[in-house]
Amino acid sequence: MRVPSKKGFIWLLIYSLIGLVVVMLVASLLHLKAVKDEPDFLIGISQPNLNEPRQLLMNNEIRKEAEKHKNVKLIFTDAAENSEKQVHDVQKLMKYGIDLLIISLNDSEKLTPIVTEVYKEIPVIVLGRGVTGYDYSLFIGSDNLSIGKKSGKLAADLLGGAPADIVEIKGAVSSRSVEETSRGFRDYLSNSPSIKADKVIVGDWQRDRAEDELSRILPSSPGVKLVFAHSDAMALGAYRAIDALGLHDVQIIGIDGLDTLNGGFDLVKQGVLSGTVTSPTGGRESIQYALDILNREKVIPKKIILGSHLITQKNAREVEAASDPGQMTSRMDVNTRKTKLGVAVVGSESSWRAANTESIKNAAGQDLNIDLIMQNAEGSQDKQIEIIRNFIKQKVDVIAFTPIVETGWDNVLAEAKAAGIPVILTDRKVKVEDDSLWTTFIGSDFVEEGRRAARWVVEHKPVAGETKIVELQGTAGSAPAIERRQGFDEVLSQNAGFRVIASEIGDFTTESGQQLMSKVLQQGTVPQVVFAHNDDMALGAIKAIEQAGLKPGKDVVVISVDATKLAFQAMLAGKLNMSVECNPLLGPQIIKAAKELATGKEIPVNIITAESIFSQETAKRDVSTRKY
Ligand code: GYE
Repeated sequence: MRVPSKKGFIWLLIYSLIGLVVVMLVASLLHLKAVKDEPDFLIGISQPNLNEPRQLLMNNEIRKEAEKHKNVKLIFTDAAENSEKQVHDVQKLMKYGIDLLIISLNDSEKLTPIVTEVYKEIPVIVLGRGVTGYDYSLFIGSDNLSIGKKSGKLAADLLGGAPADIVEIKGAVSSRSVEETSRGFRDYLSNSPSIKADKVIVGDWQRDRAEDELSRILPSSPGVKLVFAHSDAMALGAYRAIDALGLHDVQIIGIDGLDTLNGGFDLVKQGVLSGTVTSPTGGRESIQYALDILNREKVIPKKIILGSHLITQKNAREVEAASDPGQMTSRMDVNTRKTKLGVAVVGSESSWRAANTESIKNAAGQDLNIDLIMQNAEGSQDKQIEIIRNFIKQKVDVIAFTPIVETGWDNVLAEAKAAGIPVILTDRKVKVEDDSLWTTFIGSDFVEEGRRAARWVVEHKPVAGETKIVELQGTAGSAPAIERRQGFDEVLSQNAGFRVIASEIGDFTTESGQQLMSKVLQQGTVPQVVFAHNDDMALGAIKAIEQAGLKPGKDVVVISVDATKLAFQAMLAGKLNMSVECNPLLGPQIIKAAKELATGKEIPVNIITAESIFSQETAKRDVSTRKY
């Protein structure tokens, strides 16, 4: 082979260098294009004020989470406790062209209209204090009723049954979250007749106002032995008032439990507070879900309710150690071995159940880190308890189950807790003495489903006179049956001209719907409306109506809940008039939660799915896209 001349070698080198420069240029242009293609998101954060430690920490958590994403830009506003100003802040943010709004409301009622307006144009995440209605993308907050109950338990434990007066320092005069907290507190204390909580003052979430108000009433209230403040900032104000008055036998408890200087966690460790109940700000989660929404990823829940825990002088140190990343010994490294998930399926009563079970199987099957053990209780609570006990024996990492009814689970869930196995409630809740027996609930807001059914009936009143309604209830004692009935009755009671003439108990099966409806019709009563707690019972009722020679959907309006394919087919046939959506496709969220729990990560206590309603008109449009 000829060796190239010196001149030829130089030309070869020049061509190679040119080629290298061209390749590098193309690569950097592609990279720039890729980065350019990754959309920049501008997120507006509207705060009610920035003098509450909670709001400051919320902003810090938002910043810290957002910093992980180069394409996220933030704009913060501070309404200085003024609702009108917060409305203007939001309007200003919209003028800046934000892609998503995160808002913590100064006043739910006053801010709901602007949130509804903005939600028509861009996604909205409401943080903390809720809006009225459902005009938002996602609500992230705490369960105020549960926090109130935990505070009541803390107060009763600290007072040890001795007769005592309590002063309650509320955050605001009229706010739904404040009233829920206070109701939970008083519900719990109703078991302690020696404790009186008649004295209530309002601190407007501010330390100084709480201090001033308490200083005003304490000198004339010698029986006060404990102060319960709805925030740790106000609890610190209470401490300053008590200290200035030289009182030494008054204990103070708060809410928030923020691990910041003079935050509740710190004040408990210092001995200033006797205890507090944590109420996470949701700042970190708001950015995580904001990006899911903006990137149009997976199913976005409608509500995320974050867990709350008691912090006392007894457990503060161990809680601190457990939350220290250096100390955190995750229960397992999810990447080294599979998460063993035990699922106790409630039964096979409906097409909804079949879709729900399939969703869990599919989600587990698509995840290499999940080892699924699924067993079917076929509608028996005893069988379900037996299956759960077997999972405990098999030392699964996580248990997930749909409690067929709300009660009767205390013992078996206590056994799971004693075995250190977290429990996920899927689509139905339980009623137990100790809510720490289960870790999270993933499912729907059944009360709202019942309200939606009733609102539709009110809006489509079939006759001018009194509208007679027959209700076909789901399984007796089950959360969906109890809560759908509750929501339905709540809305009907606000509207004249409607009467439930019969409310029969079924079991979510087609057979029970048909039997119950036949029984009502054989008694000679023809209602104008039938409200069935699920599609399967509605389809049974439709059969009974036809057997009686009547036209379902015309002579008798039929509505239900679930919005399964069968319901869509019945609506297209004109036999079913409307179905309220209840999404069974919970598999992905259940698997995600199980894996996070297996690593010891804290996850929201409630994850509520987003839902709507489907009528005969929208059924035609949406039937082809239905996934269940
Ligand atoms: O509505 C019904 C199923 O628990 C939400 O149970 C679920 C209910 C659903 O059998 O179809």
